[in-house]
Amino acid sequence: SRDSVKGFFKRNLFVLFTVAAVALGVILGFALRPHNLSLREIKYFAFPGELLMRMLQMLVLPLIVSSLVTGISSLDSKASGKMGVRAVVYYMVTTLIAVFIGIVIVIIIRPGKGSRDSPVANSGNIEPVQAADAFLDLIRNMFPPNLVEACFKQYKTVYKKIVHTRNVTVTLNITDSVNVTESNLSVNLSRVLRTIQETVEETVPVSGSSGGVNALGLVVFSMCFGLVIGNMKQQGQALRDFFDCLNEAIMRLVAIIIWYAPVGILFLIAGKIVEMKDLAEMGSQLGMYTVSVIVGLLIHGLFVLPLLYFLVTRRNPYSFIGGLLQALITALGTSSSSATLPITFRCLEENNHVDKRVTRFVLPVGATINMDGTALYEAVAAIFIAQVNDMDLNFGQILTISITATAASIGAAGIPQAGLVTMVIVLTSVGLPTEDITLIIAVDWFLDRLRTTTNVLGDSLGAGIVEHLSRSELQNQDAEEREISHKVMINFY
Ligand code: DAS
Repeated sequence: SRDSVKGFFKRNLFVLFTVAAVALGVILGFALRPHNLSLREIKYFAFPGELLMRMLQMLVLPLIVSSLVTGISSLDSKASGKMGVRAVVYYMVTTLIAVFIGIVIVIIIRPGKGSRDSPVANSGNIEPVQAADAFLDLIRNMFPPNLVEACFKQYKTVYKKIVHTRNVTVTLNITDSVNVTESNLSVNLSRVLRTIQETVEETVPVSGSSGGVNALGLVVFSMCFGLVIGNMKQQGQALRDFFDCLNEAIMRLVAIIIWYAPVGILFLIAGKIVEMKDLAEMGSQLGMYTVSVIVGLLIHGLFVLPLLYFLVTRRNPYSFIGGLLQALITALGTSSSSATLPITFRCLEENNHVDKRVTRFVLPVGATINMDGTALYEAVAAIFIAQVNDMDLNFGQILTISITATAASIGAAGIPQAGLVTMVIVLTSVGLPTEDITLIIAVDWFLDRLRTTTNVLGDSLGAGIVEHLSRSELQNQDAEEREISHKVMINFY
């Protein structure tokens, strides 16, 4: 039994380290709070955490590209097509379920009822975003014109105010029946139709770009590239080997960084706790809003997603989630699903033994477009803001919120508080005031961590589900590969 205890500790060493890091971080954070550190001191204190963020972000780019290219090129196109469809169906279904849960909860709890807790501080820097432009940006980002630029820039419509004159035709309605004779017809018409010029002020979309990796563009490119070199037979071998080797090397770097992760997480969490505002200052509306998002995320992450996993695979979802603990805690610490991606890979492959062909394919896509937690939060936040403004939403508007919240979650990058930015799309689509985003900013850092954890959980359970559904294709491929190597051996001798 001594051996089994030893074995348990060895297997779960990192998980134990990580859990201990969280606990220590919380204790250290609360112990330092009474000391009223300055913002500068907090920044120095949290430096080891910042380093972890930077290390993980450093690996994300080569990891996304190499894993997708090798993942897809190692599958035959039929298998990758089927796997892709399964993944996308899973992403869509779970995101819509998440939005639905959010809507039901915020309608039941009604966190925004009563008069406003606090007047909105008018922060004039929230841009007017049109839902249509945001949709187009999403599609534009799928096709980056410059791959190098896509590594650090995204396309984002910017707006410009212009004043111009335009012609307006004024028509007068003649209601008196006048005698129009053939001879005076042309005279009458010239009196009733007139063109005048008016001055208008218009905000027009002009091209622009913002910082941040265009992960969506890189994902689309890597998928197409992988598909093409996968079909190139012998000719594509050099490239396939290159990306395979790159992927292996990156994963080895991940294995090194993972040793540092608990230290980084400890300081990320402690730093945030020292910095956060006093929770007692939070108004009751904001408090109930926070509770609504948390309840929604818990229902989705701890019941709905596990149930779906169980129904499809007939395996215990909670032991699967146990294997993901380190990734979930990293998501909580970093509030970024892309920064967590390297750890998610490790957890799924090493602890849960999910087939690498599946993780390499679906994880980078999931981390980029599948964000259940973000979608749920966007729906709750939009309806909360409507409640605060005493605006009754009809069924059509709630449907619009569901659709735009889903789109906003797809468009949000896997970086901290990206969801807060794409929130503007949801609000404008139903005519809610975008400056009211300031109502929810105070608690966003906290909700961001929780929704990121839900996002990572959704991606990981998705990988498990897709693997289960794709097992026959994976087995066929294994059999084919065995046959090929068998033939090679025979030829060799
Ligand atoms: N924090 C983001 C993520 O990485 C998304 C968000 O802001 O909602 O998942």
